[in-house]
Amino acid sequence: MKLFLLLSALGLCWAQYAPHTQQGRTSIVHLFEWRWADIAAECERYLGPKGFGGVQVSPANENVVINNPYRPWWERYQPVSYKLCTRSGNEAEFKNMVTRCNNVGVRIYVDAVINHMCGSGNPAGTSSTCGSYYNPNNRDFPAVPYSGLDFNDNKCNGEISNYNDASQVRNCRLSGLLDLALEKDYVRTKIADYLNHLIDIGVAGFRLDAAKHMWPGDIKAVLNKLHNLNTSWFSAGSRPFIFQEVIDLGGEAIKSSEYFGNGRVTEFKYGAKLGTVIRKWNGEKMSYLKNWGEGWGFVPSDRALVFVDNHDNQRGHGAGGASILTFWDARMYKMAVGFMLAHPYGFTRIMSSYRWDRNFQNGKDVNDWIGPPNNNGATKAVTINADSTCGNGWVCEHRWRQIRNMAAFRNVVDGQPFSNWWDNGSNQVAFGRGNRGFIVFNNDDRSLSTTLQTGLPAGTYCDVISGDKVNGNCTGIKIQVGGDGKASFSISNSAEDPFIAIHAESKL
Ligand code: QV4
Ligand code: CA
Repeated sequence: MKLFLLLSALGLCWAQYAPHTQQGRTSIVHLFEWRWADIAAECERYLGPKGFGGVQVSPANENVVINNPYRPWWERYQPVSYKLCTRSGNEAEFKNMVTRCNNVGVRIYVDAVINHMCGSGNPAGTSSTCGSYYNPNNRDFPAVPYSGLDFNDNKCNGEISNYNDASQVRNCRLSGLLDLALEKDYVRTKIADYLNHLIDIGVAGFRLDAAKHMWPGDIKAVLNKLHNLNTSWFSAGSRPFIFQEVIDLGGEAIKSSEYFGNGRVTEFKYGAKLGTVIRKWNGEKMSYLKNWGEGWGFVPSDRALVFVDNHDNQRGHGAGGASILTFWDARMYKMAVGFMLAHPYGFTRIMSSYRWDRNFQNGKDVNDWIGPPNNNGATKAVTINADSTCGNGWVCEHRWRQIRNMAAFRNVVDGQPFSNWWDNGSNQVAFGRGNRGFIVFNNDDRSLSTTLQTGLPAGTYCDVISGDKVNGNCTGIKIQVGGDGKASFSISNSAEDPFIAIHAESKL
């Protein structure tokens, strides 16, 4: 009995780092700004069948409706209440999505905006996604309710101006967003009630927005109030998966390690550095990726949530800078996402975006505010074309063959060690994952032609980047692995996708 108690206690104490994805599913997709009905359909027709582990959805709570600029994507980061009604759908549609996704083994993680309410500059009124009244001027949010007593004005009556002052970063207003007093049990309870409502519906965990702007102890106090996950889909005693948005590129007062006790943290150095390496800026080379992960100063792998780009830095918000690769840089982007999904470091999140009409002036996209494809403000449905791509302005990176197949690669090699690293001292590299997978990149300005130890059993393998294994044949490149585990690879530097990936399930 004692052993059981110890094991269950251990299970409890590290569970908030575990995403609770079904066995064999190792990545989540951020379906940014998608409608709940479209996410439900995508779970059943694509994410479930293709082995994706879950979906990060946009904030589910009521937010301000901003008309100037017209319905910016970021209005959803200005809460008005914790009612489940947004541009993505209402409570019934949210419940339907969670049930249908869970039923096909795809988890739902909600982007929880709990550091603040709306911007101080908004006019009072009912311009909100559920029609609730709010008055930022006197901190009145009757639909929660919150009053002036529930905000940090008495600690700091201004905006964050000095990121070297930890108290400012937590107690002042981020971009004018009214800062909640999370040391108050009343506020902690209102937030916990909202998150518990979502947990009881069946969500598996949360992205904690602007976690850097909350005291770690206050977050812990909220998390301690949370229910265990819904036993309709999760084992008894499962704790919500927590990943905290903490931008720590170094050089500031706040360190992401302060938040390890609450759950995982977003590792923003990952995408910034990988983009620099793949772009070959500042003398960076892929051969330097041999010690990728903690060797590059990142947080421990079991505390990291990693991504190539996110909804902020793909449009110049937040952190990462010019090196961030996005779907706009498709060829390099596929290499970066492929590398991320093949490498064992961190828990991986794939970005899925919409196109917008970028307009660079003096190096800045003045259209960075543009919201999702819409008809007079109503978000457009996600349409699926005959070739399985998406229409209506949705990019669906997660449906790109190279990315979809690398998500499957990660599932196949799960638990296998990083092995058989090779590089040419420049930008031609390769590595394996035990005896289950192997990947080769050519990012040099000359062709690659070499024989490598793959660690794989002898056989004929389909390259999952240039094609698929269909009806016992390869629609793309075939790779022969000999009895000694060696295989010859040739990759032109002008190839559509200058990388090759093979794994145990792409073997004929
Ligand atoms: C403006 C002025 C303020 C003024 C205020 C008055 O700039 O000086 O006090 O009006 O109301 C939007 C506008 C911003 C405006 C603000 C309203 O862009 O100009 O302030 O609304 O207060 C997103 C966008 C922001 C947007 C915000 C709220 O990125 O541009 O602000 O939503 O709509 C840091 C943080 C990190 C954060 C990142 C962007 O450490 O946590 O900045 N990332 C998360 C989310 C991000 C979101 C927020 C946090 C806020 O990923 O999407 O910001 O919830 O690095
Ligand atoms: Ca705060």
